[in-house]
Parts: sequence; structure tokens; C-alpha cells
Amino acid sequence: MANIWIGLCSILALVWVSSGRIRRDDQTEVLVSDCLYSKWDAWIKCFDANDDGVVALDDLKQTSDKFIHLHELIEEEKDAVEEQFNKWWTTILLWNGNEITPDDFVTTQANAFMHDRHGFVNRMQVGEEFFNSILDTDNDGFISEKEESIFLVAVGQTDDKKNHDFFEGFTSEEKGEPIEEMTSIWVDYLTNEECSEIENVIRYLDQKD
Ligand SMILES: [Ca+2]
Ligand SMILES: [Ca+2]
Repeated sequence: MANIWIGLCSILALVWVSSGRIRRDDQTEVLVSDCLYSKWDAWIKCFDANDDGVVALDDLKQTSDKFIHLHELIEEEKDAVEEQFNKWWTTILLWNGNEITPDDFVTTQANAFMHDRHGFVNRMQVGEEFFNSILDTDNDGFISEKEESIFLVAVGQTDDKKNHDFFEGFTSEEKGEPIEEMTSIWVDYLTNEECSEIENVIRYLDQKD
């Protein structure tokens, strides 16, 4: 009996270690997988363009300005892109605040995820569709390597080879990856509790710490 008890305790300990624990506002303890925590953490850190440990409005401005410059957008396009970036960044990344730390971001994500999973997945779906529509500057329904790379450089990821290898993990088609496919990959990354997504996304984001 003692051995059975020890075995049970070991299994429970493994379950405990493999899950993140947070306390919701109503003081009900809930669990989110460590994998999902680590994916959110790696993702939000991508948007810290000035690398000061906080994702804020100055990162937004730096990214948006560089994106507009690299795409050589004309005045009307520039205003629209600025507005779209501002809307997406403040809603999806900052949760309507002015700045957020990676720790606060993952906690906020976890609370929303546990409170209403369906609503959370929908939020990520709408967010990624909107984000990819910003990246698709030529409006052909595909994210090309150039469009993806320009955003990555704009947000401070300037290693061209790494960005090229990353994009090749999505597709080798000249037109790029269809927006629906790109959106689906990222929604899966941001909502699936398993670490089973395409390897290049995990590997690329992990290298950013
Ligand atoms: Ca920052
Ligand atoms: Ca395109």
C-alpha cells in the first residue's frame, strides 16, 4: 500500500510541476499548462522593440515608424497603417493599457483563458486575422517573405538569415503563406495548451529570450 501511495504522490507531483498555477480574481485556483505560459511569454517579448523589458507605446511607435519607412508607404497608407497598428497593439498586447510587462501579460492572458476559453480563442482569431491584414500590404491575401521580414526587422529582429529560415518554415511558395493559414498557425500557437505546433515558430521565438 505504501508503494502505491508513493507512486500516486509522484504522479500528482508531476502533474503539479507540469502545470502553471494562477489565482483568479474570484480566488478560485485554476491551472494553465506551462507550455502555454511559455508560449505567451516568448510571444510578448517579441514586441519589446527597444528591449527595455516592457512592451509599451514607444515600442509601438518605433515598430510602426520603421514598418512604414521600410515599405515606403505613401501618406494615405501611412495613416491607415498607423491607426491599425495602434488599434491592434493597444488591444491585443497592452490589454488597453499604456504598457505591460511579460509577467503581467501572461497572467492577464491566463485569467482570460480560464474565464472563457471560447471567448479567448475568438479574441486571438480576430486579433491574428487583423494583424495579418496589416502585414499584407499589397492586399493579395498572402503573407510574403518580404512582408513578414519587414515586420520582423521593424520590431527589432534584424538577423536576415534567421528571419529567412523562420519564414521558410511556413512555406516555400513564392507568393507566401495564405492569410488564413498564417492566422491558423498563430492562433494554434497562442491557444493550444500542447507544444505541438510547427517547430520553426517555437524555435524562432525561443531564441529571443
Ligand atoms: Ca519596450
Ligand atoms: Ca501580400
